[in-house]
Amino acid sequence: MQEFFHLSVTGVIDIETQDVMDQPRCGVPDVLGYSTFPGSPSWNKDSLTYRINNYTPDMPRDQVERAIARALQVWSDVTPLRFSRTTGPADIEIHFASGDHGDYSPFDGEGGTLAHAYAPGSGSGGDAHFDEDETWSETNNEINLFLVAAHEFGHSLGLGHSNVRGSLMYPTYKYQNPNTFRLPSDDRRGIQRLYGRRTN
Ligand SMILES: [Ca+2]
Ligand SMILES: [Ca+2]
Ligand SMILES: [Zn+2]
Ligand SMILES: [Zn+2]
Repeated sequence: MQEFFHLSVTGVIDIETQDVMDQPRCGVPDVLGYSTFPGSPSWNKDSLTYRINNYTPDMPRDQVERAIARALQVWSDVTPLRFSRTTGPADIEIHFASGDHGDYSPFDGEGGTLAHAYAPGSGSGGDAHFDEDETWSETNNEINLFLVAAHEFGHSLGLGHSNVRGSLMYPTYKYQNPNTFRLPSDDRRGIQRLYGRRTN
């Protein structure tokens, strides 16, 4: 874990390491040397569907829908991928849930793990789960849903964690203004390696 974060590798938990461990973060494990998941799973189609199965009470519904749509657009802006929202079964099933929610990766209450998502595949593949014990927001209060969702959808599309500081796929959460958000080049290169560039 210290190696992944470019901390001094001591094998003991020093203050620097503890700082990183205490930051709110994504629940997907860090795998050293992988910018994609082992085996590089990706979707073999450009048109993907998503479904918002339930809503957080923290934000009005239209704000949740806007945050999710904008988070997907971060990725469709730079690839041939297209996302459409459906109310039936979808490639990317989105849930807000607390604690144990049926996938053997229980959430941990407020703080710590904010969300997790599954690599492309059938069934739970591509799905994204958000910890309802966080307080979600459209602003810089508490945890910004757009920023976390954009990161999680990177996993839904096949990206693993990046150890490049400031990249979207860096494992820990850091607020930045969603209105001026631009996808960092590390993430753009990663997703284009899987799906190619956007034409037209
Ligand atoms: Ca799925
Ligand atoms: Ca949590
Ligand atoms: Zn993650
Ligand atoms: Zn889950």
